[in-house]
This record gives sequence, structure tokens and C-alpha cells, in this order.
Amino acid sequence: MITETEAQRTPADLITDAKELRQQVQSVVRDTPVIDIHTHVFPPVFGDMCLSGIDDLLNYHYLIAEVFRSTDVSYACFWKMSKFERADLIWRILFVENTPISEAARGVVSVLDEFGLDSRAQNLKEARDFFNSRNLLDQVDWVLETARVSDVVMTNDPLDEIEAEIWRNGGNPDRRFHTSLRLDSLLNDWPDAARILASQGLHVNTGLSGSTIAELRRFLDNWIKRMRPLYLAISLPADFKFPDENARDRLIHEVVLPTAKQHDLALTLMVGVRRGVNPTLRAAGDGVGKADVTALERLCAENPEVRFLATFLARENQHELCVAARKFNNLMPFGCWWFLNNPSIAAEITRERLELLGPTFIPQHSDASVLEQLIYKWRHAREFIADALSESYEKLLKSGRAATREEIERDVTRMFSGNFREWVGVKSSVARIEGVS
Ligand code: FIX
Ligand code: ZN
Repeated sequence: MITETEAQRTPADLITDAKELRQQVQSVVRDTPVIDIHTHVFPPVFGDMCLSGIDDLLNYHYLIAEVFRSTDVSYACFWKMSKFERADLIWRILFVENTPISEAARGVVSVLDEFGLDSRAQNLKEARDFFNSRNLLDQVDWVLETARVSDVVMTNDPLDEIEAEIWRNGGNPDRRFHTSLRLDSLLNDWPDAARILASQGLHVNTGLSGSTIAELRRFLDNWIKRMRPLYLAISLPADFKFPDENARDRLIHEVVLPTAKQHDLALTLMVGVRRGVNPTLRAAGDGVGKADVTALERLCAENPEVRFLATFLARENQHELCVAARKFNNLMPFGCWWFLNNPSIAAEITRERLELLGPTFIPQHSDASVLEQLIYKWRHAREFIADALSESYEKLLKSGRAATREEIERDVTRMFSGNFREWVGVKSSVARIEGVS
């Protein structure tokens, strides 16, 4: 309840009406630019890695997983099809013969809606004609503007030969697209990585002996100099342990953490994926597993000067991640990753993060793989974020404190960009561990 005294003493622009408050929150969340801190989107200079248009949208691996639940087309037959034939099949099955009510299918509808295209079309002619008529460079501008995405962080793998060649020929001139140095290939399949690196002339061996560690430090130093990443990143399996008795553990201890410290780079951990649960689905074949959040706690405790960004894939790990972030202020939870990026689950995760962490987390990343997905992933995310945030301010109002629009803008800006800017820009902010001076 707002007392007469407080109303006299405090800013005239206090929002004391719940309906007005919800409208103000929705307007701020809708209009505040966001830094998309993890995506698989690339600018046109990356050639075929830059995916755009209706055929790429429909060949998204989320939709490939779903189409096989409604067709008797075999995996072998499906993969023999062209991208266009696969898109025709997915459109017919998921959008014509069935109602596109899944989140990934609804996402395509949201994109078509944004461009004024018919999402009830019987075929893809109109959509293909439209996207083929768009200039890709203009499309990038239009999509980022429409989605109100100020910056995109790519996923960049120095061991991907196609990408490495692009970097050797000049790399990325578009300053809206930032890099992250992705280390999965190096850490999660070390024998194969060792073979590739040895073929590139590095003196490395699978036993990690001799000059191997020094060579890997030099390899990362060179790619950091070339790519100028905002952070180092690794996805880790559900059974990830720290410490552990394997090559990945030695690489984390002796290469990744020292490199993060030397270059003052944040380290992003994405934990809980079970790769290749159904290999015949290819990129659509990965699954989820409950992971051990104590491994992350030990990483944070043993490396207080490293800033960690972390997201977990299992819904069951979300509350533990919030509690871990309360214990370690060098840990920044982010995103409702992949199978969690569904409004019903993302809403729950966002509410518990607001209750446990206030505005000290990053609510979402898109994980977009196709340029136009930025439109739907952020349209949908802004809906569940606005709902959760409205509830927080409404509860605060009921407890006796009204908010101003300026305060709502401050809080949303912090979550949409400020927390990330602080994590990737501040020099050697030495984090304190709760309970230890
Ligand atoms: O490890 C990752 O970056 C995952 O996001 C991808 O492997 C996954 O395919 C994806 O794009 C999920 O949204
Ligand atoms: Zn991803």
C-alpha cells in the first residue's frame, strides 16, 4: 500500500496502477535492444555458413526432429532429398496436414507473419519468391532492427576448416557480429583434434606430453589474436565431472583456464547435452541429461578471478544453477537453452531467477542458426520475460514499493546487455566468494 507520506516524498512518475505497470514493463521489454550472447548466426561474408530464408528456416534441426513424428518417410530417404525437397516435406507435414503449434513450428509462423507472408499457404512458392527477392546484406540490417538485436555473438570453431579459411582470408568486418572461441572440437574429441592439429604442423600428441600443452596455448593465443573473441566457450556432457581423470580435464586445467586468465576472457560453459542420442537424426539427434552443478561450483571456487557464464540444458538443473550463482559472484547464469526455450519452461526459469537473483542474470540467448530466427526467438522471449518481470514489479508494489519507468528501463537494460558487457568487458574483476572475505 502506498502511504500519503511516501507519495509526497518520492518521484511523481511512480507507477502505482497494476495495469499501467504491466503495460510499461511490456513496452520497455519490447523496445530495449538486446545483445544475443550465443548464436550460430553468421554474416554474409561467411558464405554458406550464413543461413537465411524459408528453406533454411524449415530445415532447422528442431523441425527435422518433429517431422519424423508425423511421417513414415525413412531417415535414409529424407537425407537423400535436397534441402528444398526436405523443406517441402516439412511444410506439408507440420504446417499443412498438421497445425504448427509446437514452439519451433510457431516460430516459423511468427517469422512469416512479420514479413506479411501467408502461413496457411499450401506450398512454399510465395515464401521462396519473397526471400529470393531480398538482398542478404539488407536482410541482415532489417532482421537485426526488427528483432531489436544490437549485437550477435557467433559460435566460432578454429578447427572447422571452412571457417578457418574465412578467417585466414580476412574474417568478419561486421562489427555487430562478435566472436566466441568455441572449444568443443578441441576438448570433447581430443584424439581427433590432436590428429587435425598435428596435420597443421603443431607438435602435439594424444598423450598430452612433450610440447603439446605449450603448442595448444600458442594455438589459442593465435586464434584469440585473429578472432578477438568475447569469451571462450565449451559445451559439456551431462556426465561432466570436475575434477576428472581424462584428457578434457587436463586441457581445462592446463590450457583453457590459464588462457582465460592470461587474456582476461570469460569462460562460457553449456552443460547437459548428450550428443548423438539418435545419430541418424544428425544435428537433430542430440538429447538432454541432468548434470552435476557441483562441478561448476568447484570451477568457480578454484578460479575466483575467472568470470564464468553458464547455462544448463536440463530443467532439473535450473534451481541448482540459481543457488550456485548466489554462492559465487563470478558465475553468471544465462539463457533458457534449446529444449528449455519453450514459453512454459522458460517462464518458470525466469521467475525463479528473478526471485533468487534479482536482475543479476542474462534471461535469454536465441541460439539462432538461421538469420530470420532472431525475429521469432526474440519476439517469443520478450513475451515470457515481460510476463515474469511484470509479476516481480507487481509483487513489489503489493509489498509497498512502486517502480518508475526509468527503474524498469535500468533493470531491463542490465539484463539485456549490461550484465554481459560487464562480464566480457571489465578487466580482471576479482570476484569474491560468498562467505569468504
Ligand atoms: O552446443 C550448442 O551450441 C547447441 O546450442 C547446439 O549444438 C544445438 O544444436 C542448438 O543449436 C540448440 O539450440
Ligand atoms: Zn548453440
